[in-house]
Amino acid sequence: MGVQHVKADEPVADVVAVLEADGVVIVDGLLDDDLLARFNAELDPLLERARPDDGRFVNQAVAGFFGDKTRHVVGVAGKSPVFAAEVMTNPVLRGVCDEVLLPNCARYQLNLAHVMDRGPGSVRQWPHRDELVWNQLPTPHPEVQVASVIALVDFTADNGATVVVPGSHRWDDRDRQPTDDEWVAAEMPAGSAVVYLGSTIHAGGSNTTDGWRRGMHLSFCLGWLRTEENQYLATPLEVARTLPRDAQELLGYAAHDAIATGGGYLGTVEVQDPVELIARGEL
Ligand SMILES: O=C(O)CCC(=O)C(=O)O
Ligand SMILES: [Fe+2]
Repeated sequence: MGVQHVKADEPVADVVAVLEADGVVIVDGLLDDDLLARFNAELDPLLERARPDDGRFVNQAVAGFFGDKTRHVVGVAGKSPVFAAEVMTNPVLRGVCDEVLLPNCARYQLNLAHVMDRGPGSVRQWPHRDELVWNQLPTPHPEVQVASVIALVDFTADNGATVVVPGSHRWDDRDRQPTDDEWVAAEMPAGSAVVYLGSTIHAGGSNTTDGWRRGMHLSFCLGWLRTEENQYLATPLEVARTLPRDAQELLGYAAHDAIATGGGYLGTVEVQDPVELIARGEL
C-alpha cells in the first residue's frame, strides 16, 4: 500500500477522505514556489545559527529520538513571520483541521512548529504515534491531532523522507509493530506535505545522501489539550500582537469557549477572550 496524493487545489474533502481512510495523505503543492522560496529564505539564517547538537533536551531520551545530526529550529511561529502568517494558517491545513478536529473541540490550536534539517548520516527515528505525548488518554478516543511534515527540499527515500505506515491508525492492537513491508517513504517534491493523524505510525527516515533534508514538522491539536511546545512563550505577546488574528488564535491566544455545547471556557484573561483584548489594545 502506498501513500495517496491529492493536489492542494482539489477539494479539501478529498484530502480528508484519504486521511481518514489511510491515516496519511500527501498534499502536493501545499506551498507554491513563491511562498516556499520566501519561507526557505527566512529559515536560512535561522538554520545557520541553529544550536549545535549539544544534547540539551527536556529528557535524554529525546536526544536519541532526534539523533545528533539534525539542525533544529523550534518555536517557528515566533521566529518566522512567513510561517506564522502564511504557512501555519494554510487553507488546506485549516480545512483538514476543521473537518477532523473541530467536532471534538471549540477551537483547535498549533501544537508544534519545528524545522528538522536532517543531515547526512541521520538514522531513522523509532516508530511512533505523535499523539502519545498525551499517553494517558484512554483509547479509543476521538481524533486529537492532525500532524504534517512539509518538504522544504525534495523528499526522497534516500535523503530521509518521513516514513509512514498507512492504515496503522486503525490498528486495535496499539502494541503491534509494523513489518518492513508496511513502511512507505513519503517521497514528494519540495512544497508538498505529508499529512497524517496523531494515531498513525511514522518516523523521520534515514538520510544516506550527502545533502540535508529540510522538513517543517507542524501539528495541530484540540484546543483543550496542553501543547507539546509552549506557544505562549515561543511566540511571546510582543510578537503575537504583530500577527494576524487567525495566527494569534492558532497560537492559543484565543479562549476556548465550549459554553454553546454545554461546556465551559478555558484560557481567559480577566474572564475575557485574550484575542479580543489584544484587538482592543488592552493586552
Ligand atoms: O522529520 C520527520 O520526517 C518526522 C519527524 C517526526 O515524526 C517527529 O519528530 O515526531
Ligand atoms: Fe513524529
